[in-house]
Amino acid sequence: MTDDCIFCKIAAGDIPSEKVYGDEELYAFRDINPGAPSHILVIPRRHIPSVTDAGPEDAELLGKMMLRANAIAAEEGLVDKGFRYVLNCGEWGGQTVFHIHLHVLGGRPLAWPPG
Ligand code: DGP
Repeated sequence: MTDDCIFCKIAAGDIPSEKVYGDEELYAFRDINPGAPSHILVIPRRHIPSVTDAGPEDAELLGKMMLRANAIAAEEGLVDKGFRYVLNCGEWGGQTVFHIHLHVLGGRPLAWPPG
């Protein structure tokens, strides 16, 4: 837990969120500013600022994030039509919260390339 991290506080329950999933290692919640009908963020409870800060010791945790996102996408009914995972990295990548979060976006056709 990092005191000044909003997503650490959300995972700890200190800031309210619309929970989608939680276990010892992971937490998932609906984005406050959804970009699609389904927009969920999957985060590790442990504070890692960006995926570029992850090391070999984080490989299993990152894999669990992906598999949990797959389960959430299925629960949201996104798999048949297709959907998108997004990991924004750093300033030019559009990252605004520096605690790893995997966006799960779906429920409408999504344009490519992104802006
Ligand atoms: P990114 O730009 O990739 O760093 O995405 C950060 C996302 O986090 C953005 O889509 C809005 C979302 N967000 C920021 N603050 C909060 C919050 O307090 N609650 C929730 N549910 N989402 C938040």
